[in-house]
Amino acid sequence: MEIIFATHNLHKTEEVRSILGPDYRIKNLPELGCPDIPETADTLKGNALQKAQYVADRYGRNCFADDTGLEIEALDGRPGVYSARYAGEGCSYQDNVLKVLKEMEGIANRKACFKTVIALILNGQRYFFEVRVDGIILPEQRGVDGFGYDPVFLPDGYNQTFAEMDGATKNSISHRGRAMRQLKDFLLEYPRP
Ligand code: ITT
Repeated sequence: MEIIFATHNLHKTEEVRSILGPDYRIKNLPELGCPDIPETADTLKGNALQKAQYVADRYGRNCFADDTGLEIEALDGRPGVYSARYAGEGCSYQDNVLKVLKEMEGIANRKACFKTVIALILNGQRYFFEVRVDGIILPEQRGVDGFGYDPVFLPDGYNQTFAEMDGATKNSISHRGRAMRQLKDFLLEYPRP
């Protein structure tokens, strides 16, 4: 089955390909020739739907989109839906991580969570899959794998950050990994023509 993943993020594309396996041909937005899609909603669900709906409307294709945010309790849920550009327009992953580390200096409550919402549009119908993973923000970065905020996020019950884990281990417990497995189970149950 071929399905569009409405993302420009190559790290996310790689994770999703590895989770769904070879039975699914995943095409991302650069491969579709689709320009950047505006994300103007103020919720993860709203942004995920905005990306998926854009592809469904313009290209008439079955597709899904994932919107993910890191919510830090002591920062009132920031960066949250603004996780991508937390340190400003055009910022790097490293800029965002350094901003979070600075804001968290001297703060004892380190609780945080990653939330992923996937919006799937299949034959014109909308479906949503949501997962949250709890953990803490470390005072310094650890590990070089993964992307985004992975080097500072230590998931509860583990002693490696997402950036210290290999990809398969991260996918087995992460927000995106679990949400994508829900999507995969759904597709497996979905009646084929
Ligand atoms: P698309 O909208 O094109 O899919 P994006 O990078 O903007 O790509 P999101 O809006 O979903 O993706 O994610 C917002 C930011 O959250 C992202 O830029 C990363 O900094 C961070 N992020 C997302 N998933 C992550 C993960 O698994 N580990 C660490 N950080 C992540």
